Amino acid sequence: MLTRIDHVGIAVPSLSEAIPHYEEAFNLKCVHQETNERQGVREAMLLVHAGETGGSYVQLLEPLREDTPVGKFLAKRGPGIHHIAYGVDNIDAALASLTVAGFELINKTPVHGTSNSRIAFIHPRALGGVLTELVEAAAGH
Ligand code: MC0
Repeated sequence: MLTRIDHVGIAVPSLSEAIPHYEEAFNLKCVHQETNERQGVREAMLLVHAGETGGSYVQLLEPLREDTPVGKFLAKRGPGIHHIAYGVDNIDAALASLTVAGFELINKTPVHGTSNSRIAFIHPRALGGVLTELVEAAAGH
């Protein structure tokens, strides 16, 4: 079902500080930035590896407001790993299979993710405290 680790999502208070920090530390390049109102974040994607089944990235997440998933996370736990995201070829099939297996989904159907990907979150309660995202990349990504 899983094709790659698509990204590791890291909660940060400030993208403008975190992007150059990561670029410098690992010689990475920020290849995309986007605001996702529904998810309450501004995000930056730093390419780690461009693989055959899609890229792998570090995703830096700055909350748009305090009352958002990343805003609440920062207030409670401080900066750090917020979620892990796995690539899938067919997110509808993956969600159907997880539903049959009884996993608690936050998104029962896919929603808009970075670069027009289709994404869905699985509740951290269902996976040992790890907020997990599935990503079906848009064609060409
Ligand atoms: C909260 N909890 C987490 C967590 N956030 N556990 C692990 N990892 C996280 N990131 C835990 C809390 O510690 C708490 O545990 C319980 O969940 C409830 O926390 P809460 O602060 O009351 O928060 P809720 O219940 O309002 O929401 C938690 C939930 C939410 C995971 C359902 O954050 C959510 O819907 N997340 C999915 C969307 C999201 O994260 N979007 C931002 C990234 P205890 O044990 O104290 O009960 S968007 C993104 O990444 C995009 C755009 C993309 O990739 O393209």
